[in-house]
Amino acid sequence: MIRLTASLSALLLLTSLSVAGPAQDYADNCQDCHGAGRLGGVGPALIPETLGRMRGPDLDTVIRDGRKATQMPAFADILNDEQIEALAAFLKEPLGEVPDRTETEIAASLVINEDYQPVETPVWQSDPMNITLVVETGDHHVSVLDGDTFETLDRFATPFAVHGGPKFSPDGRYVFIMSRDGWVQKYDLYALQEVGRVRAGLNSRNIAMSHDGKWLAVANYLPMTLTILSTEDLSVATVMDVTAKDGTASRVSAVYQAPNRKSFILALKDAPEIWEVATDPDADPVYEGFVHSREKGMVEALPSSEGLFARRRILTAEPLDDFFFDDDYRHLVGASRDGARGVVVNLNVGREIAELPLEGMPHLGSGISWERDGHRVMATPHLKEGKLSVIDTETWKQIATIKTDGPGFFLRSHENTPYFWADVFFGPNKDEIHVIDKESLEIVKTLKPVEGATVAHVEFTKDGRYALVSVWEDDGAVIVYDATTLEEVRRLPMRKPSGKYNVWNKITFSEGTSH
Ligand code: DHE
Repeated sequence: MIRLTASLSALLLLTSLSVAGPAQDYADNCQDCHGAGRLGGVGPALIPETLGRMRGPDLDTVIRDGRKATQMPAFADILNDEQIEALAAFLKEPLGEVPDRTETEIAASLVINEDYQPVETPVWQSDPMNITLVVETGDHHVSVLDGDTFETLDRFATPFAVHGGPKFSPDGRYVFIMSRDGWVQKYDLYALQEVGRVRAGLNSRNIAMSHDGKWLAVANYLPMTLTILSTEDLSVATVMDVTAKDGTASRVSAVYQAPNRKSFILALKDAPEIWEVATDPDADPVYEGFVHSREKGMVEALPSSEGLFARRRILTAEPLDDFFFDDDYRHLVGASRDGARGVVVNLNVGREIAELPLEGMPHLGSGISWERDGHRVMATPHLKEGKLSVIDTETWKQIATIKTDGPGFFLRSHENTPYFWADVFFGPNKDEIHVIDKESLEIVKTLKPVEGATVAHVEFTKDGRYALVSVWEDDGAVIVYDATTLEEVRRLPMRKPSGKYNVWNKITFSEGTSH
């Protein structure tokens, strides 16, 4: 009897703890902004997949003190230290069940900017082809720069934690921006106004624009889908479940635009397959199934899909991601899971044709290519080794390894410059950026614009005359260099600027930029 009473009171205590515990604190204090189920509302989703990307102070501190220059208030007067700690731990727990994101739910999230006024011509005088966007991750904004004068034409708020390159419409008029929370924002560069936004996924990777500018694909981790939106009004064209041939559901590592193939290419995180999704209404039928025909007594191929969004599977030996594409999009190079090899896949015949020894986790998505000694070569940085690998894209042989002062994230060049630029993102030399000769493959200069600050990611102006470099810090800057003399010409203060994107370089698929 006594034992029963003790366990009963323990049970009661547990129950009361769980009722008044972090879940209840979440419901009382966080849910209004961050949504029921922690999936986001006006505030970002509070799930490990999103929080893992959080920069700056740790979660306990943010709950206690709030976040400056955002709507996140301080909870120090409402929750004690123990409650804050428990709440932070609760938010870091994975969700028990991954909710669906159906077409209806996506459509219901659409927010159109009521104040948006379309215009016939730009409301500014600058060269529309030389506009450059700077993503400022410090306070989740994008600055719109005139690429000739470097004046800021506008600075607008984005959803939380933008990742990957914004994608421009083929005429350079609109830009689409994606956050890791799955929001896709459409912004009119002529009117300098947001058109609207829609939540296409719960945890998303990146976006890609179709060859004709009509469709925008969104690669999702949560749920495991590819969402395709109409670029015109952000309506949902389709949501494709990403399920491998053997029935395994897979996250989509990334979706890429392959304009001259008139398709999207998908990297599957959890299955040994690459998908190609047609953006051409006249795409040939894709044959995937085989049946035995009783009448004909033979094996017949059945078309599984055709036309717009027809899906083709390319089977690989293991899952590959982080793709580099050659100029005509006939081949891609993907990284193997162990981060030690690059695998070359011929997309036309749909199979692997070569392997490259690329130890040290190549970051192929940042790869760039150029013509050297009559050969087209590509270079890739490595995330875990201080080196760049240079590969001949005709023979698929590695022709050089350039030693750097540390592992880097991004490479960039331009048709009109003899150099390519490589950051040293990780380690003690993160404040350096190497400028390398495209012919000799020698480092010609190492710039160190701000001692101790992370310096990374380069973008060129349309003509390749200036190179813009991010000082990736809260009180950071974009530094404009003369791309020939390598002298600094301007310093534009910015809040933790990350990627920069020039309209012309992006819509013409410049060889010096990742696509
Ligand atoms: Fe990125 C592009 C994947 C971490 C900043 N990153 C991309 C792309 C992919 C990718 C597939 C190409 C998409 C595109 O542009 O359409 N990134 C990954 C990862 O798998 C990785 C290593 C881990 C992850 O959690 O996602 C990763 N990336 C980061 C960062 O930590 C960076 C430095 C800071 C951040 O904002 O998260 C970062 N990634 C970027 C940027 C681009 C990018 C700025 C666009 C580069 C460009 O010039 O186009």
